[in-house]
Amino acid sequence: MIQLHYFPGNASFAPHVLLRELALPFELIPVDRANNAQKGAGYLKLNPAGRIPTFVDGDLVLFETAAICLHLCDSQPDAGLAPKPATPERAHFYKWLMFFATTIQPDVLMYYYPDRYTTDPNGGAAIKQAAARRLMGWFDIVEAGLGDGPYFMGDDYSLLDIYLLMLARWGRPLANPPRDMAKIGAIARRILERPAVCAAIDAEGITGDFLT
Ligand SMILES: N[C@@H](CCC(=O)N[C@@H](CS)C(=O)NCC(=O)O)C(=O)O
Repeated sequence: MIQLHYFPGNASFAPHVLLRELALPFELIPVDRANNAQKGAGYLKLNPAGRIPTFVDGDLVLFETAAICLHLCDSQPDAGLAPKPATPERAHFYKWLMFFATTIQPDVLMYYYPDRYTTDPNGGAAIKQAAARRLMGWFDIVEAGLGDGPYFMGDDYSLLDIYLLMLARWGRPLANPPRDMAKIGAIARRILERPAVCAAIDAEGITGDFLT
């Protein structure tokens, strides 16, 4: 059975929701972050980057959230959670997924773990502040790139909606949080009503408003 190594609200959230949307049998394996288990020898054998999530399906062991999500979408093409390959829609889908994973996510890490990005013991605050400013700019770009919905890709619900919801949660402490942007906020609230999303939130033990 598929195993997903997760921590509540971490990057494991997107593949977790996807597994539920695809109705695949899976087991959630909690990572003991309090004891830094993601940097322990056993975990590093699966995921040498020491990050969450890790996906295991028999001999297939994957790290990197976007890769795990793409693999899941591709394994169930009839579910339609990604546009058909070699179409303009798929090209835009790749563009936004890569923007999320390689532009927004690194700045999220810089925002939450600024001390990792400097050797100056007093440098963290400035790094966090600059990351916050960049993040608000990136979310502005996403907001400006969205059409009339109801979903990220227009009429079709996709992985991008799930990923955006996760990013919107991570962006909740920002001065201009994504939940307050008209289009991002509307998509996030719509996605929060989906049974698979509610079930993932419950299973991860996340309480309170997901976006505040
Ligand atoms: N690029 C990685 C980043 C994953 C990541 O940063 N995960 C965070 C949680 S959201 C993590 O593992 N933090 C714990 C740590 O870095 O020790 C991915 O998308 O899978």
